[in-house]
Amino acid sequence: MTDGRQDGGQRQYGPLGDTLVIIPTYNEAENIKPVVDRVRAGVPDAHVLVADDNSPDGTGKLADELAADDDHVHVLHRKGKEGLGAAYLAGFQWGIEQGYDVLVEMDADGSHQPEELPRLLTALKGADLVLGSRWLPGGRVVNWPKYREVLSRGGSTYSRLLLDVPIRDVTGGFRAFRRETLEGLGLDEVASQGYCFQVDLARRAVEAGYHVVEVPITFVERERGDSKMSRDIVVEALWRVTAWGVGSRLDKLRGKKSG
Ligand SMILES: Nc1nc2c(ncn2[C@@H]2O[C@H](COP(=O)(O)OP(=O)(O)OP(=O)(O)O)[C@@H](O)[C@H]2O)c(=O)[nH]1
Ligand SMILES: [Mg+2]
Repeated sequence: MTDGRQDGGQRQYGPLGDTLVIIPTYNEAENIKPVVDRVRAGVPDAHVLVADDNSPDGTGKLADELAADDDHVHVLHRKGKEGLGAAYLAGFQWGIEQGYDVLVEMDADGSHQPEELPRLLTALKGADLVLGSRWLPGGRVVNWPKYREVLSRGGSTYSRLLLDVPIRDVTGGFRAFRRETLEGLGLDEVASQGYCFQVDLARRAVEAGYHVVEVPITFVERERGDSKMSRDIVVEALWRVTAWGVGSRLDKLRGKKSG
């Protein structure tokens, strides 16, 4: 579905305002400068926040150097590796406190192309949340081994069916939120860390009735640095998604019985 509209598109949206692109990093020394440069070129008005978990390879220091030369670049230094979810939650909080109106999630490794950001932001003019999607017509992945594609498509399909969310790419991490949307998701209760952090935010947005729109993106496999994907991340996603799905089905059944 290209458009997860909940409301027939009747709602009026205000202008987008100030944008913050949040890039979580753990050992991305080879990638950080190229990606920040590409964001600055692709969306020159936007600010960038690098949320670094004290990367042993010195990514945080490199980010500080970029910030020293450019008042649109900021760095959030975190004490140690706590996972993607925690880094984003801290980045969102920082951005909301600083008064940004739009908060964007983007990986550091070049998989999400900054040149596609204007398309996501244009779509956000008529939406509460925009998801970059690999699995819509027009979306694609470049240089991914087959097993990654199977895992990702399978994870999205499993989540979509179990959680009843009309979203093709529910694990993706290239997204643009209006601040009000983030404020309505109950972020204080989010405990998920890896891919399921993305599933968690998407399902919360759908459940809260937000207008979620997917736009096709070209996702490019990282060329430099190491993946942080692990078996633990996949296992976490599987058990949390299953628990959410079973929990909400039981709630519905209980609701039917008592009503
Ligand atoms: N701050 C922070 N960033 C993280 C952590 N884990 C991953 N990241 C960042 O989150 C983004 C996505 O991580 P990746 O390792 O690329 O994960 P992936 O895209 O699933 O895996 P690949 O496809 O193999 O690249 C990258 O920018 C990472 O540096 C973490 O614990 N803390
Ligand atoms: Mg990656």
